[in-house]
Order: sequence, then C-alpha cells, then structure tokens
Amino acid sequence: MSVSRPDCLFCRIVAGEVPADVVREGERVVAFRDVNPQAPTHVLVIPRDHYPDAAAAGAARSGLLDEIVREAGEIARAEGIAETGYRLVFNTGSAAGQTVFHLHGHLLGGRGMEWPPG
Ligand code: DGP
Repeated sequence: MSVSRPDCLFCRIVAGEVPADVVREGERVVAFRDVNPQAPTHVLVIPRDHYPDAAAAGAARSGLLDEIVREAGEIARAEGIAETGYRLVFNTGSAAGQTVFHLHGHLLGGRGMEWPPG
C-alpha cells in the first residue's frame, strides 16, 4: 500500500484539494471526468492510494486493477456506452503517453474508435 503524495495531482483530487467532476466514489477508487476529454465519455478511474502506474499496482498485488476494470464497467453502463463498446486504457510510462504518474484507467466511449491507437 502506498500513502498519499502531497506533490501528486491525483492524490490531491482524492483529498478534495483540487476540484474534479466526480462521477463515482468507492472505498478504494474514485472516478472523475477528464479535464481534456478525448471522447463524449472520458472518465478517469483511479485508486485512492498512490501507485505510479498499472505495473506498480499489479506487482504489489493490490487487487486495484480488477477493481478499476469493474468500476469502469459500472460507469460504462451508467453512461449508456456498455452496449456499443468502450475502451479502457492504462498509459504506462512516458513513451506511452503517461503524464500523470498516479495509476488511472481512461474510460473512453460514445464514438467510434480506430486501431492501432496513435
Ligand atoms: P495520462 O496522459 O494517461 O497520464 O492521462 C492523464 C490525464 O489526466 C489526461 O487525459 C488529462 C487528465 N488531467 C490532467 N490534469 C487534470 C486535472 O487537473 N483534472 C482532471 N479532471 N483531469 C486532468
């Protein structure tokens, strides 16, 4: 388990120090709308505890990845995108586009998507 980091933006959102459009809150995870949405639905699902990325949470056997995937599925249903399909992305490392180093799953949906991603 990792404690909250005062210098981490997403830890500050979890603590309520930085405002966010929260769509769901659980015991271990929080979900809020991305400030720069890339799709009609773009929600970030994050753990309350600080893990720098998905690999770190997996290595620690935190169980959080499972929880984030489940939570994303619930949000997708609530947003009406579960039927058509959605994408759940964990950018891991700067070369993959990660800019905030607190684990987060991007839940994206509400439009058609291409593969491979850019
Ligand atoms: P990534 O590039 O995978 O690390 O994604 C970080 C995402 O976080 C990016 O899509 C923009 C979003 N983001 C950055 N700062 C804020 C913020 O202050 N509030 C919200 N809601 N989202 C933010």
